[in-house]
Amino acid sequence: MTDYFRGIAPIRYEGPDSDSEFAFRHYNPDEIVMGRRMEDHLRFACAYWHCMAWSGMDPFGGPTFERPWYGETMEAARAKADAAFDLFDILGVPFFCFHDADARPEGATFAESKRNLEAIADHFLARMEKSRTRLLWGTANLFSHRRFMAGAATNPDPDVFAWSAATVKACLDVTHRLGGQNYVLWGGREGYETLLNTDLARERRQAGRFLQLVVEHKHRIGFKGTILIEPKPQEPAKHQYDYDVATVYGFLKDFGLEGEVKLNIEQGHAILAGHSFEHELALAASLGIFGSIDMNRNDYQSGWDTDQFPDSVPEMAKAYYEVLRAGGFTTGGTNFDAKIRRQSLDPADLVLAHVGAMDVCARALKAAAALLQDGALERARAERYAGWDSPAAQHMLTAESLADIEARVIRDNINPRPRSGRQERLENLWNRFV
Ligand code: XUL
Ligand code: CO
Repeated sequence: MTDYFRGIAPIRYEGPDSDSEFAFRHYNPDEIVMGRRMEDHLRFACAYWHCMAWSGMDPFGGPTFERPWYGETMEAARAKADAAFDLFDILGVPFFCFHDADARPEGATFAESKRNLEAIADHFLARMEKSRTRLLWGTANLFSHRRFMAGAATNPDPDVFAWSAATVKACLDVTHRLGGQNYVLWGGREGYETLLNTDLARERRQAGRFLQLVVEHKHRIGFKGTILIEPKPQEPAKHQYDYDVATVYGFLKDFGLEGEVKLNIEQGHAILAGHSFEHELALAASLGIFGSIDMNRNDYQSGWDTDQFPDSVPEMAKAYYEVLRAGGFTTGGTNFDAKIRRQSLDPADLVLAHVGAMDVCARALKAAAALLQDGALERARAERYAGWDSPAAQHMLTAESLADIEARVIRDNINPRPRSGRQERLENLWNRFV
């Protein structure tokens, strides 16, 4: 234990009536919800970058936080890892996620950066022996350094493609060694600023080949986790290639990867794409590519990816309803890709941001589970499509031609009668549970 979080005891479930700030009111890891422990449903993870590497800077001002582990040395990186595991232990989170660049200092060469990463991975492993926190996913930061300014896989310079491929290999190897359950690729700079200098077809082919290489390597090393793509429509690039779930699905199909790669869907990214979080989750589930979630919230007025901690139970309930309908997480989980505000200076702010968010998610999960178990909403949905259960309707989807259908419409005098969609009644039902 370092002394950064000194005086903050591990957070325990105390129930809704607790008067302690440092307690869970709703997140009770062992409580059974729909036959599964709450902890195993939610599979919470801390994001190393926001917890440990984020300095509080914004476009108008420099760092506001003063963390003893800041610095680009291996000693600082080890101190950072020790404080990180102290935080994980206090929260009792089952998982964490990290980028290479969050965890190790950049070396003078690729080989040195790789050695640094491997040494930090050894340090993680030693801490993981004493902690219950496991790795949900690893990833490579292919967007912060200036070498990536024109993209990683989609860069016009093949040397950047090579550097990026080598970096992902090193990170996937480390993720495998740490027992990671997934490997994430967020295309941070895979997009463009202007078509005046961009060859879209070429960049798309490069991105497709890159992902095929990652999948090939996964199988070569026997990594059993899931490869996940994280869609985002814009920021940093004006136009990001992995725009949203539907776009990524088309890309995966094009490169024969729809059976190999799933999606890590982030609340704030869904909002930036003009969707709701639950839309993106439901669509991914319907396409068979739902994997994991990055939990946060955007500011609805500013239009930036503000990565705030979730605070709305009704909103999160809609998300967990879709997660539960999809059968829940397998290798995925709930990663708090969320950062405290730059005025939240205290160690306690970091802890309590997670505590509150975990409680919000727990309440949302319980509401969603109660509604699903009640069954009225799913019955109403099934009833709405009940006409399709008839053999004639099914026949139309599999065997009839347009001419056959026309003949049947005339013969049976088919004349559709509109029925209510009952939206407000279903909203009333929803609100009884949330
Ligand atoms: C960026 C973002 C990333 C990914 C991992 O908006 O969400 O932190 O989650 O690279
Ligand atoms: Co994210």
